[in-house]
Parts: sequence; structure tokens; C-alpha cells
Amino acid sequence: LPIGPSSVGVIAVGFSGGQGKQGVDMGPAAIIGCGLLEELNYGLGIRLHHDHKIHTYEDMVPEFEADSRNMKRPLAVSIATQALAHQVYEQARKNRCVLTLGGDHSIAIGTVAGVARATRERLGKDIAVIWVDAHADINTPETSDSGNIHGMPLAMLASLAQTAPGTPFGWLQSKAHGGRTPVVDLKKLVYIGLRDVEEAEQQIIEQYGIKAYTRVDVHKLGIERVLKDTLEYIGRDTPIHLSFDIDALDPELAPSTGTPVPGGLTMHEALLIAQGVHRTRNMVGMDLVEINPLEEPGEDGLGAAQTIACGTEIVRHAFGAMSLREDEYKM
Ligand code: 6HN
Ligand code: MN
Ligand code: MN
Ligand code: MN
Repeated sequence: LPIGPSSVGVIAVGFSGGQGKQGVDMGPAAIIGCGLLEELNYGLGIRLHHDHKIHTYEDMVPEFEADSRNMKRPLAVSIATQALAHQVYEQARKNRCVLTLGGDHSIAIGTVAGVARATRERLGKDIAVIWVDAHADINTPETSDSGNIHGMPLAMLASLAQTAPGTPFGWLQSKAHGGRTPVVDLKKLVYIGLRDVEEAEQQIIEQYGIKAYTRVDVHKLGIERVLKDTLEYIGRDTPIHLSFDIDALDPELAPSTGTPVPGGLTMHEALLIAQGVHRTRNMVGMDLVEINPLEEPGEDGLGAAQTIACGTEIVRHAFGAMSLREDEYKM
């Protein structure tokens, strides 16, 4: 470190198998169509490496699949995230920060696994994860009410869920994937924006002492303090993966998402998080997930356009866009 985001690998993932609603697979096409990559490339002068494809993994995953162990479509999600982990790893090992556009949040199983492996090999360090979300996404198959795997990625990554070799997500432990589990150390995870946490998830958070800033904490402490404490907790010279679920934002701002929860972050708060992570110069990966252009409360396309605009701004700021005076960054 430092790892400058001057060279960025971009992976577009049109995958929706971690939840039940159609449309989140259209997220990457929508945000790219609105000019995100031009913003990064021409606007910020970042060198982008990507293949101009929206990856759906359709040819790899079964079209229909019975529920198993209280998970919906475990095989599809496991196969897709394993393939994605390899794509991310291939980008990250070339010293690139990897930006993944989802897709539902189950894809973070692949992105975080790929980034963690490459960072370990490249720098000999474990990554920290900043998970900006209304939800904790740490249900195990046993604790989940919905069975939707987008509510479980952190349980998979932290090995709270059984992932025996040969079963779905067993690849996380395989030698071919670097073979180090858990992929995520829960002591190196920080949540920001939580406001819809299930009881069993809350128990996990307490049991493992996971650092978590809820909606109330952000409101009471202020985002500057939350950010400062987060970065201090993570420590300097620690590679950071920022997993940003668009539903962390208030649904008034970003309504086009599958599981909106009132009382979310403002753009000011979201942009300060993105800028703060950028300014560490330690960001090795970022996900932007859960934008669903078909979830349109107003049915006029405006909600989707607004949601995409918010997502674009957040990514731009995570990659160095400046919208404040230099002295306003000092915290
Ligand atoms: N997300 N906790 C709920 C569940 O189904 O497990 C919601 C999960 C939402 C997941 O927004 O990424
Ligand atoms: Mn999420
Ligand atoms: Mn969420
Ligand atoms: Mn507030």
C-alpha cells in the first residue's frame, strides 16, 4: 500500500439469483448506460479494464433448482459467485482496484473472496470490509426467514454457515481458491447504515462483537465521527473492500431497490463515506449492488433514474471525485 485507484478493473454482474425479484439483473446495464464508466474514465482520468460484457452466468447455472437447506437457488449462487471470484481475483492480482456492479448482494460472496485472496497473495494482508447497508446480510441458512442468499453473504464469507467441500459454497475453502477460511475476519468488518436487522443477526453481531453503526448511531454521532472511528478501528495500511448496497440510502432518494427501508442515509452521508474510503488510498475493491430499475414506486422511470444518479455519484466519489474544499475533508 498505498494502492491508488488509478487502474481499475470493472466487472458488470447481471445476477439476481440471491433474491426473488426480477430487475436487479438490469442494474449494471442501467448504470453503465447512464454513463458511469465515462465519468470514471474521461471525468476522473481512471484507466479502466473491462470486457464490455454483462455477466449473467446463465450458461453455467441451472435454470430451475429446488430449495435446499433453507436456501433458495444455492447451486446457482454458488456457481455464479465462484466464477465471479475468479474474475475479481484475476483483476485484483494485477494491482487493480476492482469495481463490481451488481446484481443482488449475494455477489459479494464472489467479490470479497476474490479481492481477499489477491490481497493476501500480493500484500500478505487481510482485508477489512466496510458494509454500507440497511441490512446486516449475515443470516445463516438456518437463521434466515426468507431463504434468500443476498441476506447471507457475510455468513458465508465468515464461515458461520457450513460450507463443506462438494456442497454449495464449498469452493470458498478449496485449495484452488487460495484455501484460507474464513475469508472475512468479523473483527475487520464494519457496518454503516443498519436499520433492518433480524433478531438472529443481532445475536451474531453481539456474539462476535462486530462493529456496527446503525441509522441511529449515524444520526447521533454524525457521519464524520462514524467515518473517523471506522477508519481508526480498521487501522492504517489495511486494504479495504467497500460493499455498498444502494438500499443504505433513504428510499426517498433511491427508491429502485428490492428491499427498501425508511430512515436511510442522505447523499451527504453516503458521499462522505465514499470519499473517506478513497482518501485512505487503501481501497482494493468496491461493490455497488441492489439497484433494481424495475422497482418503480412512481412508475414513471424517475425513481430509477434518481437511484442510478445516486449510485453513480457514490462510485465517482469512492474513486476520487471531489465535491468539497480541501479543508472540509479534515476530520
Ligand atoms: N440485501 N434480512 C432479510 C433477508 O431476507 O435475509 C433481507 C436481506 C436483504 C439483503 O438487501 O442485500
Ligand atoms: Mn445488502
Ligand atoms: Mn440491503
Ligand atoms: Mn440523519
